[in-house]
Amino acid sequence: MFSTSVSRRLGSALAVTIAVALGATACGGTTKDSASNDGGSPAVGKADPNAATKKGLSIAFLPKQVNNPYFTTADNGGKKVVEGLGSTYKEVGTSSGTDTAGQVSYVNTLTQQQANAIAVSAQDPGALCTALKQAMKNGVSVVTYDSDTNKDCRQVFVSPASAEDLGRTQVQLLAKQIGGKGEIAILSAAQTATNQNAWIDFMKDELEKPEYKDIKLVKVAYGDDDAQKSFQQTQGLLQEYPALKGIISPTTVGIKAAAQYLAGSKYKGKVKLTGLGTPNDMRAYVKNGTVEAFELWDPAVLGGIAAHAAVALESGQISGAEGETLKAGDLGTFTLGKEGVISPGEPTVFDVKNIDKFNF
Ligand code: RAM
Repeated sequence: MFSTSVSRRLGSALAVTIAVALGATACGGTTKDSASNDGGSPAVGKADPNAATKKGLSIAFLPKQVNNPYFTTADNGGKKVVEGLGSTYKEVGTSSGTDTAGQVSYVNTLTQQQANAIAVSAQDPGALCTALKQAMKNGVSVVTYDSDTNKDCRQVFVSPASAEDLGRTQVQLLAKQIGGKGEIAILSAAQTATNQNAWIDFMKDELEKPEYKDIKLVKVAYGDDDAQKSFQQTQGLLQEYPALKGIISPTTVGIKAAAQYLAGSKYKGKVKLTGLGTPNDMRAYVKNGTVEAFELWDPAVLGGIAAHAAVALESGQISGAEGETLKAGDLGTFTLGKEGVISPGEPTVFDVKNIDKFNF
């Protein structure tokens, strides 16, 4: 259980700046060598941490949604690491955050193209499973980052921070902003999103505590990581619940759209909004008094660790078993937890005092 207080986080916010290589994405097309996976990554538990890092691999990133600034930053963090390790990077994906059929077809195509490894943020936990299992059977290493699939449909999951920490701290942030009292709502992404759903479960659990007895969660709405739908859902929440005191939006697309709605309404500064956003998206709303504080991790670090995990799996340095060590260069050294989950650390809380230190 995490007891770190939000105020302590505020004081200890770290400016982790990762130089992100922006630019055109390279195309893969590398042919798999016969020694790789099945030949590829080793059977779970059969890793050699001292194995040499393979070069010339083709590593593909498949985010939940392309053209989402959060994933642009995350995937560019992955690109930098992949290229720095002497392999080839490419990014493919759908522009909608709810196109699970599209994600499945990208996985199938990457398998046919004999990509060495796929790093994927799943729109839906179950929908990708068959395709990912097929990929692994064909020797493709599979890492999830940001949003997981089921544990037997990938080898490693790089979680942005612990799901419990993320869920509880968003409630703590909002409770403080509304003075511990009133109706609140959640504006999420897709109804199937593994990451948002895991965080929402911990939000609900946190709200069970006696200190939140005067706070009532009235609705969980879904904006599907679509700006227009998220804007309309925010408007709808205020119409349906005129006494609403606050909104938690655990999605960078949702929180930005909700801030945009609130900023242009009579609710600006009165209805509190927190959740997960990028400092660049939210800066204007923090400065104009629409939003007090929200949080996030550095997406480039998340993508970078996912890239290291993909290369380490292909190199046989890790297999996805609990207790193994992932050496992620400048990004640190991580121990794989239960079910192959890596959780890099705590999110950073952004407010008017520190937001200008961040550029992502
Ligand atoms: C959106 C996506 C992503 C989530 C962030 C916080 O960009 O839903 O999965 O991690 O928000």
